[in-house]
Amino acid sequence: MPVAYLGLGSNLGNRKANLDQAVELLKAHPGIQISKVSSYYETEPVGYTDQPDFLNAAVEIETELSPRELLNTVLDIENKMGRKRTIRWGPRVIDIDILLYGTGQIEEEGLQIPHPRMMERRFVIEPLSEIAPELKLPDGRTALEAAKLLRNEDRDS
Ligand code: GSY
Repeated sequence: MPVAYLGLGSNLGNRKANLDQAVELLKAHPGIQISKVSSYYETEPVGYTDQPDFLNAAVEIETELSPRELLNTVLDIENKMGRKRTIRWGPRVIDIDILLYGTGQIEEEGLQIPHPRMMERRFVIEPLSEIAPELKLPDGRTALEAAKLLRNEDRDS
C-alpha cells in the first residue's frame, strides 16, 4: 500500500485538541492507516507573521486512497473542523497538507505532490525528520539532513 506523509498545523483555538482531532478523523477513515505521528512542535508563523504561533506535526500513513481521493479526504476533515478560507496565509483551526505520496510526482489542478514549499519550511521538515529520518526528500537529501540544514540556516541568519 502506498505510504504518504501529511503536514498538520493549527494556530486557532485549542491547537493541541485540533491536531488530536485531525489525527482521530484521519484514523477513522477506512482507507487510511496511521503508522506514525510526530510530536507537536510550537513554531513561529512563517510568511504572514501577524498571526498566532502554530502547533505543527507530521503524520505517516498507509492508504488505499488515490492522491486525489486523499486530497478530498483531508479537505473534508478541514471543513468538518470548521476551517474557513478567509485570508490566504492567515490563521486556521487546522491545515492538512499532503507532503509526499510514495515517490509520486503530481501536478494537477489544486494538487501538487511533493508539496512545492515543503523543503524550505522548518515547521514541516523538523516533525517529518522525527518520524522518518532516513526518508529521501525531493532534493535527494534525507529528512534528517534537510532538518539539520534548515537548523543551521536559522542559526546563521
Ligand atoms: O500551510 C501551512 C500553514 N502555515 C504555517 C504553519 O503551519 N506553521 C508555521 N509556523 N507557519 C505557517 N505559515 C503558514 S501559511
